[in-house]
Amino acid sequence: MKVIYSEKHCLHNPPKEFELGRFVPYKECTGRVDSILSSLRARNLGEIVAPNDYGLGPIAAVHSKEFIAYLQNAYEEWVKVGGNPEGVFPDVSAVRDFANLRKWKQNPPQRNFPYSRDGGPLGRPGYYCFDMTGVIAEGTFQAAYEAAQVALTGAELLIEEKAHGIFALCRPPGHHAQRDLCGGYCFFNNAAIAVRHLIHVLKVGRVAIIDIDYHHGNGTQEIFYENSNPLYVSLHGALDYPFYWGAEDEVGENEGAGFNVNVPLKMGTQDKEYIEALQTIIDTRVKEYNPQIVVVSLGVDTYANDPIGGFFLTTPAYIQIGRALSSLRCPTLFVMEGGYAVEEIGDNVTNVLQGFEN
Ligand code: Q9C
Ligand code: ZN
Repeated sequence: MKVIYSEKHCLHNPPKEFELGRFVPYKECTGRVDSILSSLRARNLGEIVAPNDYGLGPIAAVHSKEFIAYLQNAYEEWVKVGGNPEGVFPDVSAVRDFANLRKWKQNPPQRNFPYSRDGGPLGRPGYYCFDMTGVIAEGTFQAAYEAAQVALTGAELLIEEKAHGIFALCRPPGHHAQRDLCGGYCFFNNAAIAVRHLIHVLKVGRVAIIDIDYHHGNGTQEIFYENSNPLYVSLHGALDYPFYWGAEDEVGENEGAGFNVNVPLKMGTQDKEYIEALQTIIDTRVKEYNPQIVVVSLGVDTYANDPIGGFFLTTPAYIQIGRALSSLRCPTLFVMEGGYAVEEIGDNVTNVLQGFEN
């Protein structure tokens, strides 16, 4: 399986995140990718190629221009107002009403909000970020831009080469990033950008996203909430981070009604239950949708020793997860998301990809 990878992910390397009121080492670290690359190489998974550059256009098709401009300028602006040079940490929150945001957008107040009222240099961090892990450091914009190009290149090669599987080794990850919000270690939504490109530029009829990261992909859900293409399916830890999204009754709206499928699983879920839940949703909702392309948001923070995930999957289970995904017999783009057990992340990811191939 071909792997798309850029060393520019290293440009994003914030030293710290804020967790439970303490600064702790940033868990979405560059070492995650070293671990993945060394497993891929050790098992000879496939050729590792650099991404092409598709520019900002496909990113701007998913994210607002104000948000993109914010990410581009945030670090410099932050340092200029005296912010910590280690990275941007909002010290205010815009308290956007997430549950009602969609309705609010349909019927906005009669003023030029939010764009002229996003709070300026000190308010913007709280307006465009929903937590304390979306830390914008010096090279974050470049790295996030590059991660989106990695995903786009994967989408292009999947079609062009009529491949069965492609692995886009994205870092930073993307599935928590909404149209105009970063957070959860995510800045640009790599999977959503690739999916939009597949549908609107490469003219794929139906795409299904299967999000197997431990956390609910609030960003991907939000971006496609009113669309019937793609289908979005997420298996995730119930009632865990990102807390305000991921319930079963979030099914999509308008044209998208019925095309957002949340499968929350209880904390402590183990191999057998997890694989059954995955195979069941594949055999029902995904097969009924009959996708022409599948995009997998591949997180392995479902692993037992993951420092933040609440499931107990073992390393061999990831082979079975790969097999379950291959049972669709559909060309599949794997987009890297979370997984923070740095030692084992490489073997877990490679197991999914090898399970898929065999
Ligand atoms: N104590 C992804 O997996 N912190 N993002 C959770 C845990 C944020 C995860 C707090 C987790 C973000 C892509
Ligand atoms: Zn995650």
